[in-house]
Amino acid sequence: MRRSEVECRDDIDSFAPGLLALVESLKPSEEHKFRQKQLVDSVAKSVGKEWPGARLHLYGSCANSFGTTNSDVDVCLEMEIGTESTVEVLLKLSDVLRADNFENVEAITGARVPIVRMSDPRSGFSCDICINNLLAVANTKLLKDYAQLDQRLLQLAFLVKHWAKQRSVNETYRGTLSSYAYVLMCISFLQLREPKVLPCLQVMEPTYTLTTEGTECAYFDKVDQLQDFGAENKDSIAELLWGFFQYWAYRHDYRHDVISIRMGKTLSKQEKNWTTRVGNDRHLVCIEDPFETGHDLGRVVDRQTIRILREEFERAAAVLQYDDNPCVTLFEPYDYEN
Ligand code: 3AT
Ligand code: MG
Repeated sequence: MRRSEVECRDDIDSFAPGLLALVESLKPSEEHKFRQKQLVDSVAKSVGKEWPGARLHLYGSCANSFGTTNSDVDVCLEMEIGTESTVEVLLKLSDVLRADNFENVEAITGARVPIVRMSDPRSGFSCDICINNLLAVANTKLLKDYAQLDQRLLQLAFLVKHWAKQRSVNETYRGTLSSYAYVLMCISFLQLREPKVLPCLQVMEPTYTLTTEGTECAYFDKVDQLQDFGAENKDSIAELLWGFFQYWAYRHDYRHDVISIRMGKTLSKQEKNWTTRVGNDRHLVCIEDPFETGHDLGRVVDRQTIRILREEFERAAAVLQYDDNPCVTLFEPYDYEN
């Protein structure tokens, strides 16, 4: 039997309670949420003094339900910036925040999405602030709506994000994948599962539309009408976690396929024109952004880190298949560079 056809162990479901207990321990407490809100309020106050018309949106995991106790706070300011460039506004914002006693304030202007990063001594959180990046606000809402469809998505994503942080494969600046990419991988996996756990909201009649920077973000967002969608699938979280790693270790076709939650199926690299390296974009692991469809979230992965990622997926699949105590072994801290 090829490894791609392996069946999961008979006692896999016996690990579900341990995994669910871990999920509970990763959820942010009420106190944590309160401190997050305090941080957001103090940012709003600082920004309001200089830019009274600015609207503040939360995005990322503090707003998409996928936040854990380790998550940062992501804030998007929606504002008219006139003739100034985004970078000029970010530099001015850095000065405003420093004057209001935020710490480690740093404008990161060379990134694809320029941000100000800082930490707040009062709440202890770090915070990224971007300007007019409404695509991130839209993809945050999409992820949040998916999360309301089946609780197994949240559980799976919490476990995968925790695993990725523990195993040091959640660092885009080192060539591994972002939390956002891992959540898309979880959604795609649950859309591909038989019977399906999740539908594909972007192929349904749109009930939500936001157009920004020439990109239309449209999908069916009346998720309360789809509550029974995944009911036919009875897989436990343990079986799904095993299936997720099995898929990324042995079943995903890295050479030819692109995962796409927009279409709810895999696409070919050929049709996306992601077959050759352009600049630093190597397209070794292809994860299509649901709205910015020309954007491959796997583009940060290089020849070395794809090997590390695949070895980690294989290790995780093997731990869930054979280890006596997978709920612990799977998440053992490790850094491939040390
Ligand atoms: P953590 O819980 O903080 O690890 P997160 O979901 O907040 O996870 P990030 O902090 O990596 O994830 O990213 C914050 C948000 O920024 C998530 C998504 O709305 C947006 N985002 C991140 N990376 C990308 C990307 N490459 N393309 C488009 N949007 C992105
Ligand atoms: Mg975040």
